[in-house]
Amino acid sequence: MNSIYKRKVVTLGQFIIERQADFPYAKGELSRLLRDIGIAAKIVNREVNKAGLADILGDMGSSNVQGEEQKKLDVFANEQFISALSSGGECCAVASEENEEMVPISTEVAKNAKYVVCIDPLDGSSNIDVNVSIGTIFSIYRRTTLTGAIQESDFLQKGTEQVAAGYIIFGSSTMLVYTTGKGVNGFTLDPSIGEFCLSHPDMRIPSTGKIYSINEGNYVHFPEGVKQYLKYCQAEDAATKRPYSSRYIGSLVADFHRNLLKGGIYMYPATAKSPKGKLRLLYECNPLAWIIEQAGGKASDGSTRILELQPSSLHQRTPLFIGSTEMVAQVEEYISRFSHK
Ligand code: AHM
Ligand code: MG
Repeated sequence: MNSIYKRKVVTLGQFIIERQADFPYAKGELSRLLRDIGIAAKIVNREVNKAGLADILGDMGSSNVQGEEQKKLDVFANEQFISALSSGGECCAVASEENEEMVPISTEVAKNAKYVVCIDPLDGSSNIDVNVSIGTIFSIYRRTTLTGAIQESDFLQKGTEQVAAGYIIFGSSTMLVYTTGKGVNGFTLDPSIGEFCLSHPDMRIPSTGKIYSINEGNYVHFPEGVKQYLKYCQAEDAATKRPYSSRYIGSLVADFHRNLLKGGIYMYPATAKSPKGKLRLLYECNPLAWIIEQAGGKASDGSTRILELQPSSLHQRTPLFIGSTEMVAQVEEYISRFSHK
């Protein structure tokens, strides 16, 4: 028989159901939540793919030819994800990059829901209008208050408390990558059948790599340790295969995904302009930090493990150094060595 007939295609839905056994006390809510995110991802993917054709790239609030209000893609994505999370009854509130305050889900089914979701519905905003890869990042926690109205404190948990985290990359193909703490698995959307299919089982990041990703335009504002580490990356040394390559898309998910597959480091340090860094702890850094750790890598704010940071507000920022373990450890070492000079 031709080998093509022997190959088993595993869809995201099948995989989630099979893995439900990993959580013996779970009642399937987390699985349903992940499935809902997968469905919303397909709807957002449809719009992302026709972004150049449809009138959805205009400024929010302007009208298209039919007189309908136009929506920017990030606003559209936010609505899709919140709507998908509202309908299932497993999620009681969402914290989104697009909303200043948390969004409680007021439907009857969500009343007793035990999960909260943090989401960046469409990250890489500067790339949306110019046909460059963008992504969605999400993170799921158990709510900590067991009854009554949902509180902001339900979201302000350390990254170590995540129960699931993932991202969707809208690139040359669309992929959904997620972890529930038992490794990292990647699914590629097959547009012909409309299903995410397991394409990257048990993803592992190499312990070191040859790629560094940083916005070097901000060089003058970087801390001295980061400047020195960049000099190290650019210096010639055959034994460590330097100089490394610089690759920076400006879409965190895309830069992260490439480095996860090939080995490398992504850095967004504190700068004079953004003394706390630019990226958000709850829905950008924590989910990716957990994924990278589950894939054998490391994520740090320059000295502290990202997952150990105690959040104090929904949109809190943090510097981020994430990727291959040896590279992240080395930049930490440079930062510590030059921190008092
Ligand atoms: P956004 O949430 O406004 O899209 O900002 C996050 C993005 C990341 O995807 C990306 O890595 C970074 O900001 C790029 O920032 P910069 O243009 O300062 O290099
Ligand atoms: Mg973002």
